[in-house]
Formats: sequence, C-alpha cells, structure tokens
Amino acid sequence: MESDSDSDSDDEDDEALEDPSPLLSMPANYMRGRRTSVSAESMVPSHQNYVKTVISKTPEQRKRIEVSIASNFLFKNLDEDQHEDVVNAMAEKRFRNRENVIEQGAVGDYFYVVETGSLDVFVAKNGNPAEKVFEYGPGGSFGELALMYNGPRAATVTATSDIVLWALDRITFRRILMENTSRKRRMYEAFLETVPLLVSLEPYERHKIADALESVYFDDGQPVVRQGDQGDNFFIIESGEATVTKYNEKGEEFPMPGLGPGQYFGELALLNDMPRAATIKAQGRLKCATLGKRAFVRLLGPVVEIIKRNSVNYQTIEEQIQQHQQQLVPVSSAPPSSNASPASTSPALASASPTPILSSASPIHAPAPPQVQLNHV
Ligand code: 1OR
Repeated sequence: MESDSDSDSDDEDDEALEDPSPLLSMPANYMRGRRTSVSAESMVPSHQNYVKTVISKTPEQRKRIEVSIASNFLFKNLDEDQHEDVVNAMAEKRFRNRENVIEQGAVGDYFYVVETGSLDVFVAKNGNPAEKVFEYGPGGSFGELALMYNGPRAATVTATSDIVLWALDRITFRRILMENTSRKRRMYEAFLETVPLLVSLEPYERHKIADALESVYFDDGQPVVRQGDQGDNFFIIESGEATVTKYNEKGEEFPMPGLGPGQYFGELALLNDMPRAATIKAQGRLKCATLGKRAFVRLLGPVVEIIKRNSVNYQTIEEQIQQHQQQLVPVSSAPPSSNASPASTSPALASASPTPILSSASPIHAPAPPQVQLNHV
C-alpha cells in the first residue's frame, strides 16, 4: 500500500492532497521509487488549500481539448468545476516522430491525453531489451501510474508520428482524476480477475478495461439486447442471471441456456457488424459491466482471438441444431422486436437451438457442447 509518508517533501500539494492510500492497490509488477517533483506553469490561489494551475488558451485550443477528452473515460464523471479546472491546467505539447514522451524509470511529471498521432509503449523487464506492449492513438491517455503511485515510469512511450498531446500536471491529476480512476480500478479489479475471458491479460490491461467499464442495472424481465437490433455495447454479467431467447424466421421463440456472473454477451454484433443474434433479458435484478464498441475493439484486442474462437463454435452448434431441427418446439411466436428481420439474423445463430444440446456454462452465442466448450478461455 502506497502512501506519501515516504516523502520528505514539503510540496504544497501534499497538504492539500491526502494520498488516498487505502483506495489504491499497487498494480502487479509496478516498481516503487522516489516521487517526482512538482511542476506547474501558473498557479492561482483557490478557495481551498491548494493552488490551481491555469494555462491560458485560445477558444480553438479549448475546443481541441474537448474533442480529445470526449471519448476518454477518465474524464467522464467530472462535474463542471472539475472539468473547467482540468481544461485550464492542460498544456499543449508537441513531439516529433520517434521522440520519447516518457522514459521508463524516470520520475513522473505529467499525465497525457493524445490529440493527434500515435505512440508505442515499450517495457523492459529483468534486464531484457524493451518490448512493445501497447499503442495509443487519438483520445488515448497514459502516464497515470507514476503519478498515482509516486513511482518511476513503468514504460517508455515513444511517438510513432508527429503528435499533439495535452499534458496535465501531477497535482491536478491527483486532485481531480486520481480518485475516480483508482476507485474504478479497485471496484472492478476483483471482479475482472474472475472473468474467464480475461484471465490471460496483464493486470494493467485489466486496469484499462476497468477505466472504461460502466455498470448498468436491469430489472426482472427487462431486455438488455434485442435480437435484430443494432449492437453498440459488450456486456459482462457482474451479478444476477439473464435469459437468452432466439427467434427463428417465423418469429417463433426458443429459449437458450441462461447466463450468470462472469459470462459475457454482445460480442458478435460488435465483431461482425451484424444485428443482435438473440434477445437477452434480466432474470431478476441484473448488473452488467458494459463496454462501448470502441473500447471493446481497443481494449479486448488481446482476447479477440479467444472471442472469435468461441464464436466459431457457433458453426458447430448450428450444424448440430440443423440435425436436431425436427425436434425443435417453439414456446411462442411473438415477433422478436420491431426492427428485427429474419434476414438480419447472425448466420451463426440463424437457427433456434434445442436446449438439451447446449451447455449452460458457455458464454452466450457460444453454447457449445462439452467437447467444443474446452476451447473456451
Ligand atoms: P507511467 O506513469 O508509468 C508510462 O508512464 C506509461 O505507460 C504508464 O504510466 C502507463 O500509462 C502506460 N505497463 C505499464 N505501463 C503501461 C503499460 C503496461 N501499457 C501502457 N502503459 N503494460 C504491461 C506490460 C507488462 C502493457 C499493458 C497492455
């Protein structure tokens, strides 16, 4: 557990910024080290104990900041004053292709948001040469770890084109963005570790997913996704149960195995740009962690192959379903949803499935028989 008590600093932020140590758990593999010094351009006294950083900007620069942070989750839940303080404090920084913005081992001074261009992240471990582990594009952000944990930079971040960044000083980051960030990471950390799909990820990759997740709640019987609708979100069940229903071309309804905590759904529509292939409803109170499409693509990249592999199982399932076609018994013939059409159904799930051949332990849309299910994460 980190605290500022190892610091002999008399920096002004230390009085104002009680380190929320109980809130922070050190990410795995993260080296501790000396804290950095503080840097800020112009400081305006505030009504509180700290001073605010204000760097004057043109309206055009402000607009560019707004665009850059619009899709970044760390800025999402700020109130108006916090938002204003963050925009005021940001400094425009430009780097040329191949320049290092951050060097592993250095002290942390700024947190960065990418306006334009791209960057690669390299980590050198145990004396081995640095390996590329990640990349950033517009809207991405980095450099939070050293500021959150008062440690050395955990990675080298290098421009792979000429870039424009917005830099937020350490004090403002800690005062406004850190609490939210660490609370979310803490909130989802234990849960994400239990999601089979995500076990192969690095802890830091799960942290980034936590930053982007939002919890959504559904009441008993409430639909989460409707077959035939366009899909914009991916869901992981945090708690509760969900029913899965598949409709055939005639609008006949077939129940599929339900879903429980740790299982995911909604991936097919995002992967394949297809309409939703089934209807999922809450069975009792349901809590899901959800990711938007962009975050899904960006953050689940490392497990997309696993997701695709799981979804290939649908082919096998469909073949089995076709063999069992005669035995299918629809439970009703309600239309799936207003804009659903048979033609818009995912080919992988175009047929309804007889429940007995489906495993209830499989993720939705991958209700594979046991031998196929072994492919799952
Ligand atoms: P920082 O302040 O330590 C370097 O400065 C930044 O690179 C770091 O904050 C993160 O924002 C960013 N491990 C550590 N830092 C990473 C990683 C990373 N990826 C991006 N950064 N990874 C784990 C490698 C074993 C990569 C995970 C995908």
